[in-house]
Amino acid sequence: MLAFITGASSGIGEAIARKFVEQNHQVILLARRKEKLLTLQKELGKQCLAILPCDINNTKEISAMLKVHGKDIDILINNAGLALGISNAQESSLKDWETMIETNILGLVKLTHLILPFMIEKNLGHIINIGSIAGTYPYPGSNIYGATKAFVKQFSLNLRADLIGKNIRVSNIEPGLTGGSEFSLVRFYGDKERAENLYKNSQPLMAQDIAESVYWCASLPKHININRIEIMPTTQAPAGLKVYENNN
Ligand code: 8X3
Repeated sequence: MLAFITGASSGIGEAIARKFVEQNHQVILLARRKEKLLTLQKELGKQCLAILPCDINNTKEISAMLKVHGKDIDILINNAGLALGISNAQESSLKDWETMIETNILGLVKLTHLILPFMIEKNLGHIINIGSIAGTYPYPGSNIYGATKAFVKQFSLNLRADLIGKNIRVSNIEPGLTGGSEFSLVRFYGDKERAENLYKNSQPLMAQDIAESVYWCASLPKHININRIEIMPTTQAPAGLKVYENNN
């Protein structure tokens, strides 16, 4: 199998790349940080067919790569995404909201639209989106981040609805609290202490756990489509509704 993985220079994306290579498959990796990608490519060896050091919205670079490899891509793993800030909506920055929408929604949508025709042509493929539990469960400060992941979930289900009868699978993997990635560091604008504190007294999921789920979905017989997988560590739960007692 050849998997095209976005957000591949660290965290979940990197873990997915390692898992596919370890299982003797090939990968193409996209991420903005060229140095990190180069190091990973070197480590992965020949099974890493190409790297794309660019933004997920760089349609020009992606189209050029697709001219060469598009028809050989079996799996698109839409992993690139981010959360910025954890403030209430009324205190959030509009710029942060736009950045999340541009990456988590627009980037994912554009890439899917570019790659889908190649899969249709051979009537074979698998699109695996990395969603989040935040796309289902609201929590304070999740506002736009959660909303983008709700989009990803519904987009995944709607894609599969359009692809009914075709051998093109669509899965949405929805992790909860996940360590071993830069997710929280980015969310807290580089505040290392705050990011580390989040995982201090808990055992979160790790990037490798998510990579296992992704690989499991991809390696099932072709007639089986996993629509969604919602995963939480035992340290996290959908803990019910909260009533704020002093609303005067
Ligand atoms: C990230 C998971 O629990 O921080 O997608 O919202 S959580």
